[in-house]
Formats: sequence, C-alpha cells, structure tokens
Amino acid sequence: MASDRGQVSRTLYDLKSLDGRRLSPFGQRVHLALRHKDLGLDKVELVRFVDKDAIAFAKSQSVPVLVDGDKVVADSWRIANHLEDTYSDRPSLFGGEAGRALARYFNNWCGIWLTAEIASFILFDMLQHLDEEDRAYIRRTREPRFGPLESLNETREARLPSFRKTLDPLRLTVKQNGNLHGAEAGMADFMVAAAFHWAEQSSAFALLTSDDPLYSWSKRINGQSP
Ligand SMILES: N[C@@H](CCC(=O)N[C@@H](CS)C(=O)NCC(=O)O)C(=O)O
Repeated sequence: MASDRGQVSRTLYDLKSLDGRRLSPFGQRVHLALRHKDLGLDKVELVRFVDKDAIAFAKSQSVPVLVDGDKVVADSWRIANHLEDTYSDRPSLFGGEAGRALARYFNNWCGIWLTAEIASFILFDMLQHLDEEDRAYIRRTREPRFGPLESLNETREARLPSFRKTLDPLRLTVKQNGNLHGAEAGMADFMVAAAFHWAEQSSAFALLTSDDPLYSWSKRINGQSP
C-alpha cells in the first residue's frame, strides 16, 4: 500500500466488519477505481456504522471518505470524479465525458434500486459480520424501511427469480460488450460489480448462478477468479 506520488499520502475510510470482510459496496467501488488507476493507499481506516465522529471531519455521515493529500472527498461518485480529474494521465475510469455521463446513470441505478434490492436478500445475514452496536444500528435504521430483517429471508427464495430476470438488460450488455464500458472495464462496471461483491461478502445466499455471465464478469471485475 505504498504512496506513489512523492509526498501525497492517501487514506481511505471504509466500513469495519468483525472479520475483515468488505461490507461496503461503495467502499469496494473506490478500491476498484484506485486499482484501475494504479494508485495505492497508505492507510485504510475502518469505521463502524456507529462511529460517526471518525468521519465528522469530512462532513459526512457515511463511508467511503478519501483523504488524498490535503483533499478530503466523501461519497464514492465524487471520489471517482476526483480521481479521474486529478490523475488524468492514468487509465481513465470513464473513457471521456460521454462515458462519465452514462456512468452517472449506473451510479443512480445502484443508489436508487440495485443496492436496496440486494439489501433485501442479504441484510439479515450481514448482521453476523457486524458487532453488537452496529447490528442494533442497522436494525434501527433499516427496519423502518424493510420491515423485520428476519422476514426478508423468509420471502427471498420466492423473490429471487424476478430479481434475476430484472438483470436481463445488464446481462445482455455484458455479454455483448464484454463489460458495461466496452472491451475495457470502467467505473460503471466497478459500481455494479461492487454491489454483487458486497452480497457475496455478506451472505452465502447466491444471487447469481455460477453459469450466469454476470457471475463471471463480477468475479473478474472484483479481482477474484471465477
Ligand atoms: N452515496 C454514498 C453512499 C455511501 C453509503 O451509503 N455508505 C454506507 C456504508 S455501505 C454508510 O456508511 N452508511 C452509513 C449509515 O447508514 O449511517 C456513496 O456513494 O459513497
């Protein structure tokens, strides 16, 4: 995790789990973006959901937060844009302004739909990787929206086929293009695949079958062998 720009030191604030799992889809996107740009991290500060004081300096209630030299950037989309604009001499995350504009769609799609949908399958199982205070925090903040987390698991088998079907446009695009961004993966790939990585880190419940093109694509993007 070396710094690669002389004096610039880089720290990522990411979500803490009990067992070293990466449980933030938004943190994982940033790891993938940094890897694409071949930028290292000097430090990863792991914070719990309840540790709001640790990220108060960034005026943020959520991770990831990137401290890049003297620049503090909160929110994974803003971090991606910061990296793209600051390190424009390195491999591009967007492949130009049209790619950046289209990647924004995937940021919104993940934020508004995909993350909540995946949460409904894995949130109860994710609790086992969090400490007691974070478990209570998740229940307190998520159950008003999702209902009792146990009940989500009771209905998930029945809900799975329609979830998988909804992924058809994504599946077809990946099949036709190789990646969402085309022959070379970019930020849209990192954002969507990071959500599947989060599911896999949180729960043994298989959202994708191993013969699904999205399964091997996600493994590849996340740097795991299929
Ligand atoms: N839009 C933000 C979302 C970040 C986010 O929701 N992070 C979660 C961890 S995966 C978090 O820190 N949540 C804090 C909370 O629920 O209080 C981003 O893209 O960075």
